[in-house]
Amino acid sequence: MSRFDSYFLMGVGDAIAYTLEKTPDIAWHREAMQAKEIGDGNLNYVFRVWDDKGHSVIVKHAGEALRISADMKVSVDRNRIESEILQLQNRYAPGLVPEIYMYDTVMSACIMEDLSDHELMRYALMKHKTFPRFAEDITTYMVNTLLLSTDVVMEHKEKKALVKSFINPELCEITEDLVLTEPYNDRNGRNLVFEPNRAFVQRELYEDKQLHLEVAKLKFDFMNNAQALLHGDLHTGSIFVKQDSTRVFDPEFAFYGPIGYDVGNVIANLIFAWDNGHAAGNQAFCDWVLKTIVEVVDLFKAKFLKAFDEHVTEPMAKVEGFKEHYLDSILSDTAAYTGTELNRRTVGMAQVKDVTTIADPDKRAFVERLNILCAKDCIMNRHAFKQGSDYVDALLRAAKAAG
Ligand code: SR1
Ligand code: MG
Repeated sequence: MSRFDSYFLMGVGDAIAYTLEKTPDIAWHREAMQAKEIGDGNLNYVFRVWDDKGHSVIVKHAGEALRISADMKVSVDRNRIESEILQLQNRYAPGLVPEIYMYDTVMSACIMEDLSDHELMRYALMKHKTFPRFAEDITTYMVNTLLLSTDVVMEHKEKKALVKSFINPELCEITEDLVLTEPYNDRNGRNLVFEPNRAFVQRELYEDKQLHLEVAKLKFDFMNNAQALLHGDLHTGSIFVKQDSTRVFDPEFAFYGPIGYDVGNVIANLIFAWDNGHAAGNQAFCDWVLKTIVEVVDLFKAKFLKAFDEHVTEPMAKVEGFKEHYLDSILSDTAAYTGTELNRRTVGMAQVKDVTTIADPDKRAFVERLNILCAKDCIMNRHAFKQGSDYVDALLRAAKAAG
């Protein structure tokens, strides 16, 4: 009998007792245990638990109500999904995700490697730090976790079993609403529009019928194109970094969807970092961000084509011209979902601190207009985005037009 035999919402003291019970192999100094709640996301509780002998772990625990809004309730099964995905990704992309020590579907909690020697990438970028390994690591992570989980590589019945296991209807619904619906109509009245840009948002997002049609197509692609096992929320708050290491965590939005959704999220969140650097007048940092965007797209393409040749066994996927066709559709999806992420973080209910902490209202209004104009370009002209420099060109065009 254990007090963790039925679900309850844990506090700091519970997290210590939970850790002691669930990690018997760690030689904890039981009398010197400490814990702190360090969760910073919109959904879960995250505890760091440590002792004075150098042991430490992270306990991640799903509450029934979301932290961003007590009214939003989402299945606590998200913790199982996250734990299983991280275990799977550790095989696909070793060294690029945290290690899961255990997970528990009763308490909806998992215990994982403590990465406190890393920084959350969003906050590091907001300090205008640069990370020379990032483009290399994130493209390896994406190519391995995405291409290797498609049916061009996997045995088709095994792939379908994964689709079934990671069907994630409630978290997908959040994305369908917050990313692929509300930025275009505010139908639930929870968008957060920066007041100086209200008329601009009305015209550019709420009244643009052609844009609505393209986003409608993207929404149903997101829902129906079970291409690869996505992270599903691959923003810079889901990545830990240090100079020589990159670790992707928090894949609770994972499901089988279009590859371009993950790649586009990375690019859009680098653009938010650029926004912050631009508002601070830090040209060197902005240049690094642009160089990184170019590298992310171009390295992704090169590694994807190489991995395709190495791993694809499917006879029809080997037909001449298919590889290029497949990558081409991923690249246009990437541009489109870069656009939807830019829009939703600029006007939707879940925004990014890179932009919202810009203190000067004129500078914030400028980068928000830039994000929206760049987003529309990415969505409407998505078939023309073929390489990294296309994103730099789009950003610079948007900067001119937003001025
Ligand atoms: C209601 S959850 C809001 C956002 O936080 C998560 O990180 C996802 O990005 C989601 O859209
Ligand atoms: Mg998250």
